[in-house]
Amino acid sequence: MIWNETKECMSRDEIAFLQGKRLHTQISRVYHNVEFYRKKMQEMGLEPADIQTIDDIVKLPFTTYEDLRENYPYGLLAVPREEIVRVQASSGTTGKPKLLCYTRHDIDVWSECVTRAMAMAGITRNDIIQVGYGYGLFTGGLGAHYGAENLGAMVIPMSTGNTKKLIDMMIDCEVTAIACTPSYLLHVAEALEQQGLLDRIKLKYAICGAEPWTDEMRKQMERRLNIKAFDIYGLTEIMGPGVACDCEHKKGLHIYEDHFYPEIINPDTLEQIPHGELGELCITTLTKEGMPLIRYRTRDLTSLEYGKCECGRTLARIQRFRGRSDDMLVIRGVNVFPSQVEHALLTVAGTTPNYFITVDRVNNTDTFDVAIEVEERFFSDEIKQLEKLRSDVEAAINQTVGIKAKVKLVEPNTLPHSEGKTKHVEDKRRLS
Ligand code: DLL
Repeated sequence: MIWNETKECMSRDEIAFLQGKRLHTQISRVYHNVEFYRKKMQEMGLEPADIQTIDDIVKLPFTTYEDLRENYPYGLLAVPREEIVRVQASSGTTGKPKLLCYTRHDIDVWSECVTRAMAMAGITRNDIIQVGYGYGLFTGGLGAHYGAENLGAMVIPMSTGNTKKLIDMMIDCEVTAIACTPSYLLHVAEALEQQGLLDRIKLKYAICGAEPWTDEMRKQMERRLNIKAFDIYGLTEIMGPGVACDCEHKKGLHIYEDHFYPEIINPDTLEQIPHGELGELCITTLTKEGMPLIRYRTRDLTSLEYGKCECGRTLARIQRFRGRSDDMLVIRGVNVFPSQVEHALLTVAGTTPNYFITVDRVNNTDTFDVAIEVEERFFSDEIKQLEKLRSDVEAAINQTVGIKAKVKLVEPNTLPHSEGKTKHVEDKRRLS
């Protein structure tokens, strides 16, 4: 079902016209209300009047996550603080998180986008949806929740962390749809199989995202659970889940171009790349009021396809994600920067900056192993001392990045060293 046919099926000319109009309004808003953007535009000799059509976007400056961190918490607000009804946050490389602020209208637009995604998957007001994304500062839980309510479906706000309860309620409440990370859903499938409960569920749809996953994972999940699974993309900075979602034809993720203008750029030259070629996705929020972002560099590597889809939508489609242009890892749906891990390790006395992170996927769950060289003396000490150091390091990592790592302490000069850039990470998952 197409939730908003007027906006999802416009001709390319209509889309471009609407985007140009919205971009002009957005640029006037940030120029007059956000010092950061006004200064950047003035340095480039730009005024709002210079931005009339969507093609003028190339004249505008980019925004990066460093800009968000440097302006934490309210530096990029485009409305008075009293207009903000919600904040969400995402972890940054080190230190302060990225804080995003939403007006009432921003929340409504977000809900509408998630509703469109759910409707695209075939979910209706008759469905019962379990939301298995985390509720809190992470956008997954509340984003999916508001979207499902806006659709008129019945929502069960499970959040994360209790698979037994999720399975019990899935059966008792006759749940027909679930929103959670793909790796978690496969974990749920496994638990259902092991307990012989597969024939007791009524599940029909899954809306999975927040981490990269493959077509093979989708097929496996569809076969094992006898459901249809859909891919949903988003990022906190732009809104949260619901920036784009795929339809039954699986030809890419339709991005809601009436609210988000996508560009693909070369991350080195920052120039736009021709349609269809691989580069970094960059998004401008066309309607966001609280904290609009202009040409935000997502660091996600992909390409865009234009042209009408068999589903009838004309919205551009984001193709398979090919990784990132920075070193961020998404582990069990959580964003992890190696520098955060390093920062955490070094808060524990006796550790050294020589560490190695290995990420893999075993039985559909991400593994997160950290080997770290510690001072020689620990190896001649009692084993209790070594064990305490290990658990201190695990606790420090958990506190900083928000997920548990399996830590192994090793003697000095055991890990690979190099004269140039030392490699600190190996991602063994085959996700692109
Ligand atoms: O992960 C928002 C979200 C929640 C999306 C629930 C979908 C479902 P962040 O924590 O800010 O926001 O992480 C955003 O996660 O830049 C991508 O690198 C990655 N990511 C998100 N969805 C997908 C996906 C949420 N479907 C970062 N496929 C993004 C691949 C994804 N990567």
